[in-house]
Amino acid sequence: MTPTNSVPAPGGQTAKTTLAALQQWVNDSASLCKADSVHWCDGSEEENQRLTEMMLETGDLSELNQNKYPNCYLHLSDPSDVARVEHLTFVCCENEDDAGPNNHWMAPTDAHQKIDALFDGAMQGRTMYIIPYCMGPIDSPYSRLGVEITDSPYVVINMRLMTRMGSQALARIEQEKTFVKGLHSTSDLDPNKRFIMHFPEELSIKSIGSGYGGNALLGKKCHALRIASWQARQEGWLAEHMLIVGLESPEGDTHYVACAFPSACGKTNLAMLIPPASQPGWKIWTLGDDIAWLHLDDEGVLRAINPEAGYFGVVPGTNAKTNKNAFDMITSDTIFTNVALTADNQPWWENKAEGEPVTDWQGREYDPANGKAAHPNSRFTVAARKNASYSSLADAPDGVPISAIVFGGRRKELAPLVYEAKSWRHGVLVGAGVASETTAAATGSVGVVRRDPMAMKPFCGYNFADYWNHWLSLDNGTNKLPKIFHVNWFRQDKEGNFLWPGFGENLRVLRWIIDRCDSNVAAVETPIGLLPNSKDIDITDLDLLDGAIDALTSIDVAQWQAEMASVAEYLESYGDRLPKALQEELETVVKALRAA
Ligand code: SAT
Ligand code: MN
Repeated sequence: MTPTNSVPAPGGQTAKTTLAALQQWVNDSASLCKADSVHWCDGSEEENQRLTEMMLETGDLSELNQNKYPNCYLHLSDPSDVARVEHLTFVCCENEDDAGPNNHWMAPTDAHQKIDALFDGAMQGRTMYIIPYCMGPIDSPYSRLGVEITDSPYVVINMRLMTRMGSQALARIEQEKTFVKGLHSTSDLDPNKRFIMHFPEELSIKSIGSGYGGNALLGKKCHALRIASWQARQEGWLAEHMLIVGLESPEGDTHYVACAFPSACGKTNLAMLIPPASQPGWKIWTLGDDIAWLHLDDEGVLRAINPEAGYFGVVPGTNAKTNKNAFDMITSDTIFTNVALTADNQPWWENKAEGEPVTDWQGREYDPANGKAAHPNSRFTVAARKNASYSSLADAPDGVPISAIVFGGRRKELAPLVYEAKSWRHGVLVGAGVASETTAAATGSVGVVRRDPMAMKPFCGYNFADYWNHWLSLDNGTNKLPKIFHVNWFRQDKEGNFLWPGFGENLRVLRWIIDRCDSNVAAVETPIGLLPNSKDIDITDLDLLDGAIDALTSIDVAQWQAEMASVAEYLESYGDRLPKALQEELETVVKALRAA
């Protein structure tokens, strides 16, 4: 029986959904892209098996050593397609000012015309997969739905790990009748015909010419950050580039913290940190490693859910010391992208601390003259539930209450190990002023300092000035909002030695943050915020360089004057839309620095 209210599917197939708007969009996309056939994904294990076998046959995947790495596979991207492409990423809203200087903009009609011409016939000879997905726990009021149409089976098997995908999601879509539409084709992977376009007013995304991560797994950065941030502003919540972690003290109290760091700055490592021997009794619970959706509840408490269900993590550097949870988790049921291989077909990457590469990420015989064996932005995809520190509240429909928001970046100089903002309003300025050295997660040069407000530079789907205003508007006058902090794990001395060991030892800094939230410890007031007394950071058993802890817990006034001048210049580039309150906060800091 044909479902009521349905639109017939093309090619004499029966309709696959009771939601006419969805069936119509699938039909229209199939005719535009001239797909050979249409497959509606149910998310089952059997479907996953079939796709995996098919990809092994076509060479899209290869099998890794199944004794050592059961159910693990390797995918090698086209060498020109290994990272997000910010210069080809557009926000296409009616009014250019709504996209802001932080986004590339194109008028929606022009954008559709340009990209639809590229989609025309792009799926000839290919199957078009329909992926219904839910971002967030399937029964959470905070979750949002989407459907990605793609011609990439690699995208399907990744989306199955990264989201709640398949029949249950489709049932909720049919009930709610709203969802984000994402159309994706790898087409011919020509970088000159590659675009990632967002239409926030239409709740839709069109992405062509790339099969890689953030460009192709549309639930992630495109939906859960760019489109969701736009919706969140209209609806009074926040969609942020943040990990969510629970810190349980030896006494059994758990505080939840949300941290915003740019891509490839250690969010995954922090989210699944293992307490070092020097911190007995502490436990860490992972809720998310990349994205947080934050809502104020009826009591004025900020609650977080992780919209994702898996990790798409940077592989190089992962070992039993840096991130044992991840290292263990990725020995089974994992998709590796762009890593190297050992002689016995195990995946290999720089700083794996075992084995040797024989084949590099391009499938060539490994030769150091060609550069790294694994691509610096090579990734693992794995289900979050496999993590030994997976929080029992990661699926809670109401999420978890957030005690602290922590901003950070990679700064060789300037930024102390940790400081606390004086107020929510000052915290918004601290977030807006975040800067970081660029990494391999996006194409372009690596190691250049750039402003990356709230670690959202590549991901905020609207004008940053309006975004800061929105952040300021959450100040609800209660004292229940999280405290805001800034951390920097990456300080170096003049010789380039790191001043702080990082990784598991970062717990020592998080403990100070929690103590501040609980009013258990005093702090030193400085022009830029509240710094720890150096004695209040536990450094027992750490082999720090002479003077390191003092350098890490103090500020250089002259350097900070220059920094605030640069922040001012940056903020002023947002013109009239820049919130007055932010300017006032900035002036307060500048004055205090002058008086210092
Ligand atoms: O490529 S992704 O956007 O998925 C990863 C990242 O840059 O954080
Ligand atoms: Mn990220």
